[in-house]
Amino acid sequence: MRLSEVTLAQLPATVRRPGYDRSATTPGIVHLGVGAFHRAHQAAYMEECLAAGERGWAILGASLRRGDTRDALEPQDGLYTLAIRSGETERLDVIGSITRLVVAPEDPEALVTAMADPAVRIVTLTVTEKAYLRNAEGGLDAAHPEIAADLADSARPRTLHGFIVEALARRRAAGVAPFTVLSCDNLPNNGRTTRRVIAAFARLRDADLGRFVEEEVAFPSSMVDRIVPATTDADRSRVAATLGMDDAWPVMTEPFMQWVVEDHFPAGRPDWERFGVTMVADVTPYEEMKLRLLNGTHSSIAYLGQLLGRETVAEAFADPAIRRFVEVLWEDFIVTLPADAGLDTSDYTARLAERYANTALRHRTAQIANDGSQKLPQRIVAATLERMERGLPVDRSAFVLAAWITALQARGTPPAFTDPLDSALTPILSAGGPEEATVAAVFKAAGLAAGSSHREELIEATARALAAIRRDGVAAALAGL
Ligand code: CS2
Repeated sequence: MRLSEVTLAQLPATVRRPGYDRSATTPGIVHLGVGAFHRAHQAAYMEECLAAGERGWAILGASLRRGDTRDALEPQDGLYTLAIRSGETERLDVIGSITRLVVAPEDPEALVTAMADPAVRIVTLTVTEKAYLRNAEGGLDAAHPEIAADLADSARPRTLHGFIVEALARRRAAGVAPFTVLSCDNLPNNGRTTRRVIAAFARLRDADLGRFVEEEVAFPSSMVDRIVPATTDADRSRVAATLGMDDAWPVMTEPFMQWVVEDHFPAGRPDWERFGVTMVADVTPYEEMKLRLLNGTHSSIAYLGQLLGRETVAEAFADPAIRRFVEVLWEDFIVTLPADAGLDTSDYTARLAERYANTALRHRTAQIANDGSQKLPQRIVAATLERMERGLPVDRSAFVLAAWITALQARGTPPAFTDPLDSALTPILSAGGPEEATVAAVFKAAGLAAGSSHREELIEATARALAAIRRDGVAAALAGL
């Protein structure tokens, strides 16, 4: 038996399920990147909204690359289980807010048409850092082959840029107001970043369209937070045993969830504050706190964990040396956060410590280690450069960069994790040159600290940390910090 609309009634009473009529809802949101994170986060918030009777805010979930999510969920009428895990407890909620699934490469027109529908008022994104196709300066990488392809054939897009701009152009031609674009990726100023790359793409299509996107389309920023480990076969079996039926792709998560959104939705929005979302005028302080204190230490735990043989975040965090390192990094980064924004950093880090220690999550360090070149600029480098600007020591964050480089080198075959810049990084790392040359080449390939007057100094600090790791080993180098 498989989870679906018809089998819902047979679920055990302990499993929460949609109590509203899904067939009476319409998609008001198109989401690009309908992966596990979206299903544990935005879709869970929207589930509350639909359960409260707001029928116009179901989600059409689109995948820009693969069809695996659609393949798993379509036979289940879009339903899936969210397993909320903590210590020994696991709560199962069946989520119904995603009512349609589209796989963009199979039928780009279906997605453009859906996005052009006047009923759609928000397009949300979780496409990961690399899909924004930024260059080292943070602008659009106009030379990227996919951008060139989307400019050559704008009616059959493949990039998020191509889809958003084509749909906005069609709405404009039809006299339909633009949707609001809401990035939910872990990027600094994710709204402004999205506006920059989307408007640049629109300008390349047509100057007037570029101006329209720049001036008429809203791109609020948002900070999203929920830890979502990749689902394993063991998770599938355990969830099936409790459900009494199969779910091809349940999503694992923690009890904690947070969403802070800039309140700028000219086309309208759900009554989000009723469902736990924090609506603010400026999300920057929350975003910086999360990127640096959570994601920054997450990446640190990931690379140190990989090097010290710790498979999961909870195992790595249980290692006193790693935990101590995380605690001092928190201190290093807290001083870079705005002091007057009302952030409660001690409460935040205390909760983070509890979240990292959640053994039920089994969040693999290899999962977080992916895509370091795209993540470390906003997670580690930005705060480090700010510390340098103030004359503060940076040996601990330089150590994270050195641990990243060491972990990339030590990945093995097949590699435990990957990076979109692997084809540029692998030759640098396998050459095994002296520390300073290696670090400088990695910084250049990844565009790290590009344009900063402290770039050379950071390269030197990272090279010193790398030399210590090579000489003494990670554990001793960590202890010597
Ligand atoms: C993690 C994030 O995989 C990663 O890089 O740091 O996905 C993290 O779990 C989320 O941002 C938490 O909100």
